[in-house]
Amino acid sequence: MDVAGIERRREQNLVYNFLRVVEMAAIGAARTMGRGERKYSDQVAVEAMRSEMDLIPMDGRIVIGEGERDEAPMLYIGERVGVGVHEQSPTVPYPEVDIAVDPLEGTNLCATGAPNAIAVLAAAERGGLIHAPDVYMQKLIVGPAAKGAVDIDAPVKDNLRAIAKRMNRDVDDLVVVVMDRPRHRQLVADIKAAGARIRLITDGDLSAGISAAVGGSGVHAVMGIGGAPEGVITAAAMKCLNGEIQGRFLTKDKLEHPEERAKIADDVEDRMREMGITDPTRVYDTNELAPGRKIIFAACGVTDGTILRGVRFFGTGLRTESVLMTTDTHHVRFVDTLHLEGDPDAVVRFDRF
Ligand code: VTB
Repeated sequence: MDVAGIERRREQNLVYNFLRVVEMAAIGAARTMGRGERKYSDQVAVEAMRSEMDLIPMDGRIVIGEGERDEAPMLYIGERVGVGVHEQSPTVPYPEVDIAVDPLEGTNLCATGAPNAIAVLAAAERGGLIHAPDVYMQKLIVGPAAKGAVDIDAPVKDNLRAIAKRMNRDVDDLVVVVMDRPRHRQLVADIKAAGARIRLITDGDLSAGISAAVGGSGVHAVMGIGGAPEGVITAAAMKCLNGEIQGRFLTKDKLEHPEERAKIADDVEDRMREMGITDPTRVYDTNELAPGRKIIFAACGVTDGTILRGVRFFGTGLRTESVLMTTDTHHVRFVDTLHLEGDPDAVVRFDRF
C-alpha cells in the first residue's frame, strides 16, 4: 500500500479504535458501580481510556480532559496521546487528531448505580473542537425537528411553543430534561407554567442532550446550566445527529450560588482568552463549539440509560452497547458488542429485547 493509502486506512480505522476506547473505559467503570466511590470510578475509567488511546496509530492531542496538566496525571488538557507521539519522524505521518474526553460522564450516577452514566469522547481534525475550560455553560439543546426554531435568549414558553409546533404536538406533550439544582428554580417554574413535562436529573446533561436528538427517546429538549466541557462534546454529537445546541459560557460573576462560584478557578477568564474565547458572554452555536468537518463521536453505556444499556457481565464474558457517529461519512452506528475474549466455547445469545 502506498503512503496515501496507509494514511487513509489509519483515518478510517480511527472510528473503530475510538469505539474500543469508550468500551474499555465503560467496562472499567461499570465494575465499580454502586460502590459509592465516584473518584475511584472515574480514575478507573481514565486509566482504561488512556491506555487504549495510546495504542491508536494517531498523533492525538487532548483538548478537553481531566483538568490542567498540574491537576490531572492523565488525559490532561494538552497531553499528547497515540502511537504517533512516541515515534520520531514516522515514514507515514499519523493523522493529527484533537480529542475531547469524558471517561466517566456522571461519576455520581456510576457510584450509585443510577441510570445514564456513559464513557464518551469526541474527536476531530486539529482545531475541530473548541478548547473549553471547566466553567459552567447555559445550554439549550434540541433535536433535528426543532433545529433553528429556538433561541436561548427567548422566554422559555416561546421556545417550548416553537418546539411543540415543529414536533406537531402540544406543549404539554413535551419532556424537558433539567438538572436538579437550586440554580434552576426559576427555569423549572417557567417550564411548569408553560405546561411541559419535566424530567429532573441529578447529573449527566450530556447523555440527556444526545437523547433529545434521538427520536423515540421521550426527551425533547435539555435546558439549564451544566458543564462547558460537556457542552462541547454535546455539540460534536449534535453535528452527527443533526440536532442543535446553543451555549453561553458562564464566568464566576454570572453565577448566583457561592458553591458554583467556588468550583471555578480564579484565573479562568485569562485561560479562556488564551483558548481563543474572547467574548464569553456571547452565545455559541453547534458549529462554533465543534467546527470540525471530520467529527467522530463515541459513547458507551456504563449504567443502563435512555438510549444505551449499561455493561452486563455474565461470567464468561460481557456485553456493551455504544453509539458511534461520524460526520465525514454520515453514519450513526449503535454497536452491541460481545466481549468473549478468553472463552473458546462461548455461545452468542441474541438478547437485545
Ligand atoms: C455538570 C454536568 C455534568 O456534572 O458538569 C455537572 O454538565 C456538575 O454540575 O453532566 P454541578 O457543579 O452543579 O454539580 C455532570 O452532571 C456530570 O459530570
